[in-house]
Amino acid sequence: MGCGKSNAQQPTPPTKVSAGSKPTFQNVVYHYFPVYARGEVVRLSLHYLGVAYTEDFVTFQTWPDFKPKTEFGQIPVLDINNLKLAQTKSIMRYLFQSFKHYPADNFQAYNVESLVDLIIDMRNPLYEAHVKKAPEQVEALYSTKYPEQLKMLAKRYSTYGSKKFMVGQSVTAADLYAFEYIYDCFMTPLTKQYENLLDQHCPAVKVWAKEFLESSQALKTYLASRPERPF
Ligand SMILES: N[C@@H](CCC(=O)N[C@@H](CS)C(=O)NCC(=O)O)C(=O)O
Repeated sequence: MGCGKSNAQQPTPPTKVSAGSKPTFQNVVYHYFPVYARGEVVRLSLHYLGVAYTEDFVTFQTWPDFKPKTEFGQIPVLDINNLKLAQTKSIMRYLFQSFKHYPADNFQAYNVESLVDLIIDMRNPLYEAHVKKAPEQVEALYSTKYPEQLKMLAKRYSTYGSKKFMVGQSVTAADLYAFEYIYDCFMTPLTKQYENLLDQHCPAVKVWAKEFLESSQALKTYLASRPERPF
């Protein structure tokens, strides 16, 4: 008899599906703070992919109790039938791989991952500045850092994207990451004052974002009724 730990207590991953069909995720609960920040990209993706889920808004009051129940002491956590997924980027990869929206080709996969990393490098400092309540850091990002990074994003899109998608000819996590960043950081009522940066530094990406939104009724419906958050 082996001395390995029994698998009996492990949650069951969602049923594997054959190529072409969609996975059926049941009892999906998303645990995150009631902000956009790091976690909004997962909400957008769940809507885009058509996954029904329940929100568990963790508040600053409930967080101390919830924290020790999470695997890494942090949120977001996506619970799929008691399979508790942690780490935003890995959650995103899991979702998009489950729906067969992940390139089989290694170089295309690299293009997805590196574009996602670029967006994360752009996005994280912004909500960290908001969390710190440091408006001068917010302004510094928009005036100094973002113009350069938006040009990099534009170049990457023109090199490896297509009319509809950030990488190649079909949707990937890179599209949702790029869309969330462009929309939430430059196009909401609270961020629209910075929209001209898109016109100046990455006009084709702005057109892409508008068309990407237009292409998804689920995204449009969600965004039309989504509560306004401070960041
Ligand atoms: N690498 C993690 C970082 C997660 C993270 O930093 N989460 C923050 C909220 S955005 C958090 O849980 N903060 C509370 C804490 O660390 O106690 C991810 O990408 O999901």
